Amino acid sequence: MSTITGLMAAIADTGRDERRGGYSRAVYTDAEQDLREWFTAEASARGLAVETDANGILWAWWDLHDGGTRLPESSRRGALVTGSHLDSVPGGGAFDGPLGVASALAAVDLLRRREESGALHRNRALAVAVFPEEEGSRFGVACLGSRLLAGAIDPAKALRLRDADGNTFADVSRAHGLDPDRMGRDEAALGRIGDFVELHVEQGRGLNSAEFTDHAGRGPAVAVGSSVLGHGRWRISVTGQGNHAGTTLMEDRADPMVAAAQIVLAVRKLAAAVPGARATVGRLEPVPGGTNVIASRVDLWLDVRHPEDAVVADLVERLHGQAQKIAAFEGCSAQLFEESYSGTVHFDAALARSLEHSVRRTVPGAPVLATGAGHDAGVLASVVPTGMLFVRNPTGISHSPEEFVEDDDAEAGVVALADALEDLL
Ligand code: HGY
Ligand code: MN
Ligand code: MN
Ligand code: MN
Repeated sequence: MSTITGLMAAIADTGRDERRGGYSRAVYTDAEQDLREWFTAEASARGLAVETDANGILWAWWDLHDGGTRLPESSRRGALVTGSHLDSVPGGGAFDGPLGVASALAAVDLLRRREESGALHRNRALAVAVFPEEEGSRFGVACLGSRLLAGAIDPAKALRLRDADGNTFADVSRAHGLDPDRMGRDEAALGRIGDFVELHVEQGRGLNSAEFTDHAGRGPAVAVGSSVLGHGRWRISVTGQGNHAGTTLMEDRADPMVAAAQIVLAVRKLAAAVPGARATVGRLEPVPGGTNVIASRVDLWLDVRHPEDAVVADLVERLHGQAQKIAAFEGCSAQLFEESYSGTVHFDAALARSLEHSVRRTVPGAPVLATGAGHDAGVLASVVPTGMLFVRNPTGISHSPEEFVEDDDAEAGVVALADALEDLL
């Protein structure tokens, strides 16, 4: 069993969700905490110095050394950083996040062997970083940890965010040993990042598309990232008249669930008419949610993405207008609230070229692909040069138990990452 398959096997049972299938590893729950402990143990076993910063980001440092002695922390400025996240969506796949973290640990093993053999002489420190709440599954804002680090969210707003049980991000962070008053843009941490490279399972079928597959129908194991689509989340609250399911005649109803159902269909219709747009309602919550109760309110969450931010804005505006019209027709009202937005990101061109050059040493023809998925690398691109590598996913499915990576592709991903990091060290 290779290092990467061994590392992934070690966490294969952590956070399994029997009801939904797949994994549910929301930030600061037991499952994600177990993964943090696994990471800390594996990194420490490799002699990396593991620290948690004020925003809850884990940093495992492979410091520079002079002979046997580790150089002081000042030598970490401008370090090369790799890593990803350990939290998941509800019922998510095994690889989204953890593959990038485990591959980084396995790449450190390869690089250490190269250093010990004299083949690698590092000019800068390397760190493996783990970012909390990348999925935004618990507190509703994706990439919350990297946004705090980069100053891309007001810490006061972040600390007020609540999970489904009403716990604030501040309280949960405090319960995990963090000081909410110290959260926010972290100049010292940013000063230690020279470049950030994230390896991630491919979330889509780009590497399996006809354009890249060989005679056996197999695509290259690895792709280099070019950009992240603009994407955001909005809550639409549809308010009607709660009432009794048995005593309220059909003609006497202002049922927000009926309006919400039409809004979901309108989302598909409007988005399907915009080439390249993706719009999803993946979450819908009636209040109070009783079987024999006409809901008084229905909250639904909208995820809209497109390579151009202006197209997202226009589509959301039209969806908002349509939702208001539908709600009014049903005797209800609809309000739209933006929860988070990440503009389209083009990764650092020089870094992308370096990654292409390195990866193609072992993955000839590795393509350069845009991603429709958001990533911490996308958020950090606003403050440091960032790049991504994607590892082939034969199902092309993600945010679902069917997400998959074959062992030999995972191993190819580790070698590609190690080569990419070596060329940057
Ligand atoms: O939603 C996303 O695109 C990412 O997986 N957080
Ligand atoms: Mn994800
Ligand atoms: Mn991810
Ligand atoms: Mn990510």
